[in-house]
Amino acid sequence: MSAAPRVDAVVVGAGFAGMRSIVELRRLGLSMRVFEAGSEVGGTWYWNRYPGARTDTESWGYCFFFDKELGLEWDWPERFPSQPDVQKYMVHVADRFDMRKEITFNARVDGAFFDEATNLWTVRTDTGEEVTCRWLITGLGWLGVAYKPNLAGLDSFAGEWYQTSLWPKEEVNLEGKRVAVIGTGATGIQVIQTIAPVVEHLTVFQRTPNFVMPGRNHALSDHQRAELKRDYDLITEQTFNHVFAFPMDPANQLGSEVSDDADLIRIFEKGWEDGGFRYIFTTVDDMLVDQRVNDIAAEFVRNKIRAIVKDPVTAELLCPKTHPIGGKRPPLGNFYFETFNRSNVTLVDVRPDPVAEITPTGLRLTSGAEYEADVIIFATGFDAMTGPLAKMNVHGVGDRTLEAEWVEGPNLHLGISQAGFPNLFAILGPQGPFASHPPVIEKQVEFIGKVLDKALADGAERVESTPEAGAAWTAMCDMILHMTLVPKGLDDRPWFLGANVPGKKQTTLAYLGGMAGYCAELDKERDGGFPGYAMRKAPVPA
Ligand code: NA7
Repeated sequence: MSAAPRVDAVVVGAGFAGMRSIVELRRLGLSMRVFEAGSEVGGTWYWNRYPGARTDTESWGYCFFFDKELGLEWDWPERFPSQPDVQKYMVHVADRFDMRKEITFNARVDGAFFDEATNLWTVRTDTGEEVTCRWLITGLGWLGVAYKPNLAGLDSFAGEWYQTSLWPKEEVNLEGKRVAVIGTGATGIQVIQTIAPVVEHLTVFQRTPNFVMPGRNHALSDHQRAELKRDYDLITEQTFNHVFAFPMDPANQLGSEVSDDADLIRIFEKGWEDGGFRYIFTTVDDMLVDQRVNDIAAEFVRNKIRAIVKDPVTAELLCPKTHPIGGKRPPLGNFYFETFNRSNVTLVDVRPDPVAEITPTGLRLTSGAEYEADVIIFATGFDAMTGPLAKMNVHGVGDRTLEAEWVEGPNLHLGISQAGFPNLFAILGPQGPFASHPPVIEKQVEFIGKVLDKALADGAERVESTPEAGAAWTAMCDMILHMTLVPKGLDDRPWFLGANVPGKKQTTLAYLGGMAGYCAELDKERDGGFPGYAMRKAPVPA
């Protein structure tokens, strides 16, 4: 038995998930410690402070939903909030609900060990602290572990280099510099369009072009903000019923039923003008499942790129042709393609000619071509979904680590609970719904609260999902994935299938059944008395 001080629950992380957990644990009357590696709340939004960082979900759906008053009193300045605005909001929530008293900042959890004799977790931090708890709740987010290709020669680089998700707090002056950006995912796109007007020259190293849709971000007027408050209940309902938890109604029409291609193109034009993910979700309801519809939508985007980008060779390089829309996570841009009309921006296609090494003065490609740079920015993504928890050094039953357990892929019941790791609940674990995160977090935390309600009422000390429930959930995630066109993008390395990190097992890391479908699964589990969990009172005999 550990001599470490005891609390009922430890929460790891003080982003949306950790902060929402504090509210739920207070409701349950449980004592808690919350450990956060950063020096402030915010989680993903604390770390991802690179130039141009912005949400791709409309602000009125990218927020907490547990307190209507909070929603009514907060004013978002823009349609898609910037990183500083999300951070400001989260600081406000932490202050308003007096959350800091529960949070220990600058403390990264670097180990968690389950004791089968007591059914307690011992949680260790990099500051040397140890705490024991009955319930361990992780709110690590999907994107907590950055991925950077291991390119030879980086140590020899005479300039500065940065990784977007670990961007320094101090201002980085890029003015008058020759900057190289590697990566054109959602992050790279935001950086590229933001820094191009500032730098002397920008060289973009692109391996796979993406279907970048125009965000059409804008400031919100007082009138618009008043309307959003008036419609608060409607927006909440829309969000939790929308397939990707966006605050919008579905299209209520199928592209497959529109037989004339020209009619379909007219529908897509409207979605393109509306901006953001409305191009995918308010035009037709089958873009991600119907090949013909997806093909027409994809060609529509390519034609937009060809119309915007003046140099036809560059335009063609920017046109995605090797995956369907949705085969990789489509980014939102704000004048992204227009950036390539600037005389100080060069696009380099590294698909046929990969980056081979970093030199003291820049980058060298496999062909030997060299590009000089004063600054290199890696926008190369994350070891997403499994990475954060697997890297936390979690030891479950029989001292087995989650990292070892997941070598062949995770099996998390409802995307929350892994068999062999009792009393551990992962908010935004792998195999959770692929949807806007704050609403998903809201529902997952509510669900975990219900599991704990039952455990506490029954006096259960050990709550563990069954291997059968985990396997069934994985099978369901697989089945749904293969009902969509998404697997057709696998060769282009989508991170949500584990395909972007060399050596990582490619598995179905997300539930694609939609937010409402996911909520129905959570309700079914709760109403059925939690059949996917074994709840035991006494410690398991040795
Ligand atoms: P992504 O979407 O994984 O993008 C990473 C980018 O980095 C992508 O364009 C990769 O090309 C590129 N990359 C990675 N390694 C290399 C090498 N070795 N050479 C050239 N290019 C490389 O990460 P993001 O951070 O942009 O976005 C992740 C999520 O964060 C996003 O979807 C939102 O949900 C928020 P590739 O496509 O693999 O050819």
